[in-house]
Amino acid sequence: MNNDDAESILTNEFQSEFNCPNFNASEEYPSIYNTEDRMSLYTQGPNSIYTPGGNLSISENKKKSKSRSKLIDKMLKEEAKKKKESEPDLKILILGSSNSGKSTLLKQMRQNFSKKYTMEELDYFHVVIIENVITIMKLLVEGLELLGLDKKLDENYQNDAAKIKYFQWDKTIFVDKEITEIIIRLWNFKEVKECCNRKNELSTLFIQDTAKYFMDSASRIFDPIFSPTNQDVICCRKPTYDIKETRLLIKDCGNLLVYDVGGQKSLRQYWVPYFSDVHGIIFLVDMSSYDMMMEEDSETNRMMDSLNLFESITKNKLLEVAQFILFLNKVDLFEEKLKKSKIVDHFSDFIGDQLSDKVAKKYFQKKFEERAGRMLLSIQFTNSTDSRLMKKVIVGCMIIIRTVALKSIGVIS
Ligand SMILES: Nc1nc2c(ncn2[C@@H]2O[C@H](COP(=O)(O)OP(=O)(O)O)[C@@H](O)[C@H]2O)c(=O)[nH]1
Ligand SMILES: [Mg+2]
Repeated sequence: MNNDDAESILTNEFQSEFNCPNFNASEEYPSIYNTEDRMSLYTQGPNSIYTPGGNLSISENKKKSKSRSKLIDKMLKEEAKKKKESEPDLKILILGSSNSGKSTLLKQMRQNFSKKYTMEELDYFHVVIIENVITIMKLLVEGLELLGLDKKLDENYQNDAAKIKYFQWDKTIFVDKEITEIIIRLWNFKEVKECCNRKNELSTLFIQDTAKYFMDSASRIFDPIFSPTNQDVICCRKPTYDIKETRLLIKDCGNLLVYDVGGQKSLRQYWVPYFSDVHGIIFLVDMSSYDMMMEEDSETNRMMDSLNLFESITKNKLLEVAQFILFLNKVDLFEEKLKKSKIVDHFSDFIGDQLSDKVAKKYFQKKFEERAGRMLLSIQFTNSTDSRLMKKVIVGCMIIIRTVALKSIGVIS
């Protein structure tokens, strides 16, 4: 803020304090160029000066301008203090492909280090969760047909499945009772559960990773007194299309400004303006995506896309001073997947026993290290839905980013 800004704030404050209208020389106050006023200036003698509100002697005027300048100084100091308080100690960007867990990491930061969700936020998540449950069941019904599991089922199933298939949700939390009962009933069919377990084979449907969690919770979610828990919020899925900014205060790490971005290919161009003055980048990878194609580009393997994106981001000149942390995320799903889907079918240079998840983890870790255009500050294997684990991981990562940032400006050696 410069002196002009301070002046204008001051003027506005004075105006509101005295309830006076904006100064308009021609209407409310006599103009200095008005003949009558010019005359009064002369008649009041050399020690008087014109002011719209009255006449003051030079000494009185000096006093007034001194106190005015004191007030401006005070305001400038207060503004500088406010600015300092609002300036983050660390600016962090969360990057990665779509569905890698970026927004989930931000939710973990928020839940662990900031205030509770407001009623409005809980209402928003309530709608997202209902939407998730309905979408999952619609996709499972479609999946059953693709896997041929529906043929085994009786007329009761067929009637319920048809109703869900053609159900149009009006985007409110008040879902028709008949529909909620059908969803709960359908989930009780062992074939529907089998379909959910085999969602790997239905990669074109993109059934969300937390499908089982929400289906198991359907009756709780459709209860009229339902209110989302923190874990419900962590598990729900709503793709990000814009850039979200969140402020957090973490003990021993200071004020954080964290940006969460949309990871789809078409949205990556919007990341660049946020690259300046970044202290740390947390890059997330969906480890379980090694056998999946991208939602927005059905010819590209998701893990391959993550590797290419990681390489280009770590080599980006605008991010030269930023510190990189790599989260090899969704390890829970990765470990499950290793039992049924061969890495070598998608990455021909993989050798070793993939049933040993250590070997498989090491293989992908090395691939990312080879692609990194710089040294990485840390590599973590994470499950972003695990709140206890994430709290520790987040604090640890922020402390090392902060330490490096302080070292780089010579505050610590
Ligand atoms: N099982 C499991 N699910 C995860 C993990 N991380 C994120 N998810 C889920 O994956 C989905 C997509 O995550 P999201 O954070 O929206 O991904 P983004 O597109 O990168 O922001 C959500 O339903 C999350 O609950 C994880 O480590 N394990
Ligand atoms: Mg997101």
